Amino acid sequence: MQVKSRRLFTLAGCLALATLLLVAAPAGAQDDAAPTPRANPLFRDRFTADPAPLVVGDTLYLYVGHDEAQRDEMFNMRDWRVYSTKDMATWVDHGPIMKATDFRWAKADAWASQAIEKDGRFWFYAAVEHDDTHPGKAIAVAVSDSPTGPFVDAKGSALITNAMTPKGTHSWEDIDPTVFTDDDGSTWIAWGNRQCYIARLKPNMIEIDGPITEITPPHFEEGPWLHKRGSTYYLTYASLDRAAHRDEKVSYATAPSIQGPWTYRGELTGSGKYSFTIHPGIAQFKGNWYLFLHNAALAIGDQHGAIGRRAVTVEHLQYNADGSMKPVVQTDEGISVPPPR
Ligand code: FUB
Repeated sequence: MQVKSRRLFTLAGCLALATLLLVAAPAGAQDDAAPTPRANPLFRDRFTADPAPLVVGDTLYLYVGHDEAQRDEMFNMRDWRVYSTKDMATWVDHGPIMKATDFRWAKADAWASQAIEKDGRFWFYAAVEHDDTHPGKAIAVAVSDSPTGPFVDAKGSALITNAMTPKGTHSWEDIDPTVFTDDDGSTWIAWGNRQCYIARLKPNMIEIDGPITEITPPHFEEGPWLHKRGSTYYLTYASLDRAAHRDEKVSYATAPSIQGPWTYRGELTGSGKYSFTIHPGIAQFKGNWYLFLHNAALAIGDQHGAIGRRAVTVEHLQYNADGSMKPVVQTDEGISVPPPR
């Protein structure tokens, strides 16, 4: 009797434990099941980060960093990859497009990037670690005749080095380029970590034209993204209120012109699941607006999400009548469910 009841207790305990484990398991545990199209994370066979969309005709290309951190390594990012979709449901993996060390003056760190089309060519801006001739992070520019590469160093040296922003207090200040072409054809680049800068690019796309201006909005941490809707310019970025939060969120500012003045509009999202970083990328595609982010909710085998093992996600982005952006919640369902009306 005693044995039987103990066995019953044990079975019940096992069931309860199994239920607990299922409920408590990180989101990556469901990864063996066939993913729902349009659900998050978008790519489940490797860790991806820092999404940067580019729309070309009927296709959306998504440039991403490739997280390969082992154990508790912080970041290990050696190359950038590109994916494409025509319907936001089926993605084509075009593989790696470049390594950080393809820039011969760089020694490591394929950090955040963005590609832009100009005059039929594709310009790829990215953060890397410069060699010891210009210590610290730097911004590189590469070019290709196709959005899927191959990309080659367009300049042979860094576009932006740490020495060009002397106000900065740390060596990774010059990261996370975002590029934007205004209605008059001028192209602008913004970037930064803790300080946010903007400068115009020369028509050749490989030189800065004029001054570098600091435009740091409240709680700016990194990952700026420039876009325009109607007559409003948006500067969306990873923000960190160090006194209040542990992990980055996304905040934004708006302006009547690319040259400002920028007005802080508050937070757009909360933090990415299990992730210190979040990194926004925005695009309008086939009539809808999308906000790409990343989190650390993916597990691949025994490798769980971490600061250096992230996964790219996407959500619907909507605007209020006054041009402000509606708050976005990062979800597992992603865009598999229609946006709230
Ligand atoms: O991926 C490396 C760095 O982490 C990026 O440059 C930042 O935006 C953050 O996502």
